[in-house]
Amino acid sequence: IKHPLQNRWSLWYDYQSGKINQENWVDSLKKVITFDSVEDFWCVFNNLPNVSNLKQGSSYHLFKEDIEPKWEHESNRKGGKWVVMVKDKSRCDNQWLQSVMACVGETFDSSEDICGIVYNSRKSGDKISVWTKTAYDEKVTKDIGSYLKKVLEIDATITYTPHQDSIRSSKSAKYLYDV
Ligand code: M7G
Repeated sequence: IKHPLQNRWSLWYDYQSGKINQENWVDSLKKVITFDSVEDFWCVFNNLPNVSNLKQGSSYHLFKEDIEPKWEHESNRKGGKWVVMVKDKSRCDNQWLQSVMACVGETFDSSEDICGIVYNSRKSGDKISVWTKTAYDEKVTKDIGSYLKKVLEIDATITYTPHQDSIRSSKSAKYLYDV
């Protein structure tokens, strides 16, 4: 007998090369696998290339099965993301694992507000982002951010940006909260 997770989760992958914009970004996004038990989670995770080895420009997205990892999806439209800059690359594999376990194991206070988690391997520095459903609920959102910092064992300030602002301008999007 397998131990069921509270939600089914899907892993997505994308590799961005060349000119990326809001129209063609989605073309390279691929759903890889869905799992719904503790055992299958470990099977997927143990077979997945480490984020420390991810090719620059590529990303993992781990989202609840019914949520597509896009700003446009119904569950993300009013949401946003906490972004953690990976400062110490020697810790990134463990930080990714810890944050993924917090999501899949539903250890956040408001787990139902969690949509998914993203790892971006970027020339400008790797990032871990936790996407949530409701940007306007300050308390719920900040509690998630504070807990994320605890899970990742970081002291640096992290910021939350609503997807609506990323849609308007990804680069100059202003953050709404920090913790
Ligand atoms: P990114 O890969 O999230 O971050 O976004 P980066 O700036 O660290 O590379 C890069 C670009 O991909 C954005 O400026 C958008 O043009 C596009 N893009 C990213 N996301 C997450 C979305 C999305 O959810 N929807 C659409 N339409 N475009 C996106």
